[in-house]
Amino acid sequence: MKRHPVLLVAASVIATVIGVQTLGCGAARSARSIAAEQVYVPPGELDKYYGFLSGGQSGSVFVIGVPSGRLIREIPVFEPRAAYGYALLESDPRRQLLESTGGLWGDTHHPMLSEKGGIFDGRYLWINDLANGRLARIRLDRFEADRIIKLPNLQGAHGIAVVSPDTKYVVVNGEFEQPTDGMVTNPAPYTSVVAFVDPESMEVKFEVRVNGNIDIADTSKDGRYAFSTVYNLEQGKDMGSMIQYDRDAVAAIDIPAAEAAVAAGKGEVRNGVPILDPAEVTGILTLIPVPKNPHGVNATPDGRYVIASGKLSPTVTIIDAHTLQIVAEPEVGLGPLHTTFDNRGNAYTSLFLDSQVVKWNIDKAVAGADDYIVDRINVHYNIGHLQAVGGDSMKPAGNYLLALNKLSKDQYLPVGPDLPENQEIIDISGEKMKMLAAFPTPPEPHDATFLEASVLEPIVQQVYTPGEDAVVAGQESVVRTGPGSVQVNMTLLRSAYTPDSFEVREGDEVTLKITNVETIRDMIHGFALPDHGFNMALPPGDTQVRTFKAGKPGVYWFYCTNFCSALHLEMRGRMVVQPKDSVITLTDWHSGANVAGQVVPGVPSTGASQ
Ligand code: RUQ
Ligand code: CUA
Ligand code: CA
Repeated sequence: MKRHPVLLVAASVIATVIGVQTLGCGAARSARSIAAEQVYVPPGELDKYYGFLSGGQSGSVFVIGVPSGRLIREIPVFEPRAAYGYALLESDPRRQLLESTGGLWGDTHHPMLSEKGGIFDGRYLWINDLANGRLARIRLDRFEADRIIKLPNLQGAHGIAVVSPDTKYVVVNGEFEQPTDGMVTNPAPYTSVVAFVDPESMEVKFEVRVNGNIDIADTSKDGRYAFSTVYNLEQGKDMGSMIQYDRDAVAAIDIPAAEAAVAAGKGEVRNGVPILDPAEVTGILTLIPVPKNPHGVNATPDGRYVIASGKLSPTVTIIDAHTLQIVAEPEVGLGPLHTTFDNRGNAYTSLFLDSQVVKWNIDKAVAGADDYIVDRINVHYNIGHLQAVGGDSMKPAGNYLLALNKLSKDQYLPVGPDLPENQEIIDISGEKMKMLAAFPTPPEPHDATFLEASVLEPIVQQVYTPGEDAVVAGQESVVRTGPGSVQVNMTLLRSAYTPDSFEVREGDEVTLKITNVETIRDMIHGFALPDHGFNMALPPGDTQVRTFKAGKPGVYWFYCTNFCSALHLEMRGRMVVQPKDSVITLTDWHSGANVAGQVVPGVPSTGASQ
C-alpha cells in the first residue's frame, strides 16, 4: 500500500507539534523518572554492587549499595565504635592493636580490593590511615578489620594500591618526607619511602626511597611497576618551595628489579625493613617528569598506559606503561585530580576547580586528535576522587560512576555551618554522561571502589562457627579465679543471658567470656554494662572476651543493645557489686544452690567467696 508522501510529512509535523505540548513538562518529568528508575532498587530487592567508601577522618569504611546509594554498613577500623562493640575497652585486643600502632583515630583515604587475574576476587579490602602511618586489612567474609600494621620508616601513609594482577603486594606511599638518616639531631635531606607489604602476612617486605615525596599510587597491570606521583620534587618544607618547579614527577619503581636487589642483600635494614636507595641500587627507580604538583595516577584497564593528573596544570600526562615514555599531555580542564575508566576506551577525570567530570577518549588523545574530549558534566561541588564500577580493575563495567565531592553547599538541608559531603551517581553507559542521583555522607569519603555483589555471595559468612574457646550452652559458669578476680562464662540465646546474674566485689577484675549460641543469621545480641565504659555486639556464633574492673558497690543491669525479639527489653541481668571486704557467695543462678565447687583452690577464705 502506498501513501502520499506529502500526507506523511504533514502527519508527522502535526504529531511533532502536538508532541511539543506534552513534551513541555512531560519530557522534563520523564527525564527525572528515567534517572530515578536507574537508581531505584525497590524494597526487598538488592543492589547489584557493593560500594566501599573510605570514611576519611571517621576512621572507618562506609559500605553502600550501588546504584541505590543506600548505606548498608560502617566498618569500624581505626576508631572505637560502641555500636559494634569495637575497641572500647583496654582488654579488647583490637583496642590494644590500635593503641600500639598509633592511637584511637585514623584518616582513611583509599579502599583497595584484592585482585586475582586483574579482577576483584572479594577476599580483602585494604585501607590506609594517613594520620598515623598504618595499613588495615578487612576480611570481606566478615566485613571486619582483621589486621592493622604500623608502617616503619614512613609518615603520612597516603596512596595505596595492590600490585596487579594477583595482589603480590600492597603498596603504601609515605607522603610526608622524613630525614634520610632517621634522625632529627643533624637532619639529612628529607625523603619518602614506598612500602611493599605482603598481602597475607601483612609484613613489610621492603621499602624504596624516593627523593621528593610520594602521593597517590597505582601499579601497572602486569605487575612490573609501582607508580607514584611526586608533588614535592623540590624537597621543599613549606608550600612556597613545593610549587617552584614546572614539572614534578611520576616515580616508577621496577618491582622485579627491587626484589632482586633485596634478595642480593642490598639496602640498609631499618626497623626490620630493608630500604633500597636508588642512588645506590641503580635501575629500580625511574622519575618521569610531569607537570606540576601532580595528584592521581591511574593505570588504564588494558594495561597500556598510566595517567597522571596535573592538579596545578590543566593537563593529564599519558605515560606508556611499558616504555615509561610520555605519549601525550592533553588539556582536560582546571584542577585535574583523578581518572577512572569505562570499557570503551574512555577516561573520566575529576576537575576540582571546574567542579566537573570530563570524559575523554584515550586513543584520540594519544593520536593528537582535536576531538578527544567527549563530554563534560557539572558536579556539586569541587570533586576529589571519582570511580567507575570496575574502573580500577582490568574489567570496567562502563555503567555507573561515583563522583566524590568535597563540598555539597546548597544540595541538602543546611545543618549549621558545616555541611555534609556529597556523592553523585552518574550514568556513563552512553555517549553523554547523565546525572542520576546524589546522597550525603558523614565526613569524609575520599575514594571508593566497587565489587559485584555476586562475587561476595559465596564468600560472606552467615554465622560464625564457634571456636574451641566458645562457651557451650549448659556449661556456663561463674568462677572466682583469685582473691581479686572473677571469670564469668556466659551464653546468649533469645532472649536471655545465662547466667543472668553474678556477684563480684568492688575492684575485682572481672573477665567476661560470652558466646552467642544463636545459629540463625543476623541474630545478634549486645551486652551493655552501665557505668563500665563498654558495649559488646556479638553476631551468631561469635565469642568475645573482655576484662574490666568492677565499679562502686551497687546493682548494675546489663542489657541487650540489639533488638532481638519481643522479649528484647527483658533481655537483661544483674552484676551485683558488693563492697570490697564483703563475703560473697557464688550461687547457682538457676537453683540458688551454692556452687562452691567452682571456687579455685588456694583462694584465701577471708573475704573470698565460697
Ligand atoms: S587523595 S582528592 Cu587522599 Cu585520594 Cu585525591
Ligand atoms: Cu538480645 Cu536484644
Ligand atoms: Ca612541586
